[in-house]
Amino acid sequence: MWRKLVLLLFLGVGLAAVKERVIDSKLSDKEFGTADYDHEAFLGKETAQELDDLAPEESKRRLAIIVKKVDKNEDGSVTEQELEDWVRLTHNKYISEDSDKRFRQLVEENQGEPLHWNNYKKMVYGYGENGELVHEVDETEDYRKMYEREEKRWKRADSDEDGVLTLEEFRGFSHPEEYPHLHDIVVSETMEELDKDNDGGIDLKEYVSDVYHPNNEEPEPDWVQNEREQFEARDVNKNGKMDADEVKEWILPTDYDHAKSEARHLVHEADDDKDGELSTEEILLHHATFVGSQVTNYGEALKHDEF
Ligand SMILES: [Ca+2]
Ligand SMILES: [Ca+2]
Ligand SMILES: [Ca+2]
Ligand SMILES: [Ca+2]
Repeated sequence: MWRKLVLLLFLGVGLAAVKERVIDSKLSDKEFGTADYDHEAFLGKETAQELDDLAPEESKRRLAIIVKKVDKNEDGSVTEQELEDWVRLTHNKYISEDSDKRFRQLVEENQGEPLHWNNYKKMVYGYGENGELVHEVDETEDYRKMYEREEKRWKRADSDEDGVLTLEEFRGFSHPEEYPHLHDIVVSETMEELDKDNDGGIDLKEYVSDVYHPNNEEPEPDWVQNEREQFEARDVNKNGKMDADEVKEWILPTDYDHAKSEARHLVHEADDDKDGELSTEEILLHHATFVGSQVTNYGEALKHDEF
């Protein structure tokens, strides 16, 4: 069991880290700007799939029920703020479902006992209380690094410092990027990976070598030049190094809020009378924007067939 978990960790964390540093908490894995993206942002992945398979009348009936929940103050009209809160709630639910599932698996494996770091490191990494190996593992340098990183992260997520992660603390451990009070750990993990000379900053060479490993026979590809320019822009105070604040703005950009812009987009799509809010009627009239159904999917399929 613990072997499988470690493997998952390597695949999940390792690959993502190499390919893309920006932690872009998109609201759906579907392509941005498509109806599928909107449906998942508004409903969550599971409900979106469920409603996709329903006949249009049933899908609309369910939508009306959902609208009642979105309309927090029950005045019969959905504001941009109410939509934004709803989309955020949907997103948070999706994120926590994922880590809650993993938490339950770990607790079960731990015979139902509270999840202490000592239990976790044994189950997932095969290390006993004093760091001795209790399972046979291929203890590579990456393995050690991963272990040390998780130990630090565990301590940061453990708000009451009792060594045990509660479900809520474990959510932060699994997705620190979703919790502003844990953003510093996300930044320091990235710093540690990139700051090869340990001088507390990321210089151009360190930045580029994260994504490009030159092969002497080939000329440098154009996209690498692009990365160099990106570095210049990200080194806001122009001292030739990215410090923690600059790294934070890079990997956890504050200038774009997915939930806010999704809410604005949905209002724009359906606000027929242009009063800046969505009545239940407007939402139901534009049901295809909010939920899929057999018919909307049929329509999508037709559109694709034309090309
Ligand atoms: Ca309202
Ligand atoms: Ca705790
Ligand atoms: Ca450095
Ligand atoms: Ca309106």
